[in-house]
Amino acid sequence: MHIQSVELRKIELPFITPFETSGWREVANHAIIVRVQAEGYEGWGEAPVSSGPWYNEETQATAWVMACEHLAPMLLAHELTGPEDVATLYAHVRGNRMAKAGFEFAVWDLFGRIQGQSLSTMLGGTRQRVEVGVSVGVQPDLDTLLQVVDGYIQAGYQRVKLKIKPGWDLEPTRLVRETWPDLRLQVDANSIYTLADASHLAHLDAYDLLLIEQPLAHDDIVDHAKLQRQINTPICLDESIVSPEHARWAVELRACGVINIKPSRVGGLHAARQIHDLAATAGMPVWCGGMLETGIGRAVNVALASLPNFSLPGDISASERYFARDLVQTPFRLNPDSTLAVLDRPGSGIEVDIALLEQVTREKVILKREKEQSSRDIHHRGTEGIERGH
Ligand code: OSB
Ligand code: MG
Repeated sequence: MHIQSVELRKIELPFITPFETSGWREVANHAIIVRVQAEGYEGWGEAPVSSGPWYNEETQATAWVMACEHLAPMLLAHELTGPEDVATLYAHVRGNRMAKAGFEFAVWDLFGRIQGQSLSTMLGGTRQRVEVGVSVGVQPDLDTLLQVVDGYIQAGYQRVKLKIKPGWDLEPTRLVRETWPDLRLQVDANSIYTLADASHLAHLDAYDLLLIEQPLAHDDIVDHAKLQRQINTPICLDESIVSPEHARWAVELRACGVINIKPSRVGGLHAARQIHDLAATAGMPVWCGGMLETGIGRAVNVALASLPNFSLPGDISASERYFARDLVQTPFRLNPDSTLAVLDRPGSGIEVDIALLEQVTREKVILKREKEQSSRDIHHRGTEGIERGH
């Protein structure tokens, strides 16, 4: 099969409340939305990059260049026999995994819609609902933190993750643990500490945490292995695991007890499933992380989390936790048992809210396959009616 056209959009969809980590603040989703068409069907994907290179090296601007100049033309020029071919096609493009993942997700969705199979079924999912939690950003003060956590618990979330940083770690964690002794609680440092903080981090052992996520450098595995020997709480790697090889290295070095799998971080669902399988073999639990995605990316995370070794709740919250209005016709809703339903419609199962998508699109490009070459039409928002063709 040949993809006939690729539509790319830079979007800006504001969050209900800004999201603050140990090192940066997000006020809106700045993803790139990918739409592919073939055989009268379409597929959608989200590359959940942000405005700056704070989580990883990618930004909306770098992913846009990669997508327009390399990834879309490569996809249009090659015959595909299935979604697995995308990983092979992009294997010799270094890095830029979120940009690649946006295309890979769209192709999985496309094949699912053509074959009438849900993404969960295609991936080997075994659940109809997935357990989820909520990730709570750094708050201005402890009172606000308690209010925010209480709000999420009232909404039905049974697992909470606190973002921590120096000066906002032991005290918030202690307070939340004291207030809710039975809550499933974990923390995420987004790479702010060093090995010199080991004895400080060991104080977190007192709070019965499920895990401590990515305490050390974004590209480190070795020091995490050293740290894990000095603390009892399982370390969970996020940023450091960008491929199945990195997962294998972390397992072999005993750098962590748990892996957070974000399919976008590792270049797509093919790599995500390999990490899932490798961790299952090693007896290491995994869970599905999030990148504050719109419903388009959320559907992919939910489908992935339906695989059997996803044994801890995911950072896959309901649409209303992020957006006043999500980009999909049916927003994701939290069930009273702190789960989200796995969609069992063809492909990712979502229907895009095109009217809203148009409103939040900042730039749009359509690349078409025309025999052996592709052409592009560019539409810049704010210059209505102007179309440039190359
Ligand atoms: O480190 O897990 C992270 C959001 C953006 C970037 C990195 C992270 C996060 C989250 C939020 O923790 C997860 C979500 O609700 O999507
Ligand atoms: Mg994280």
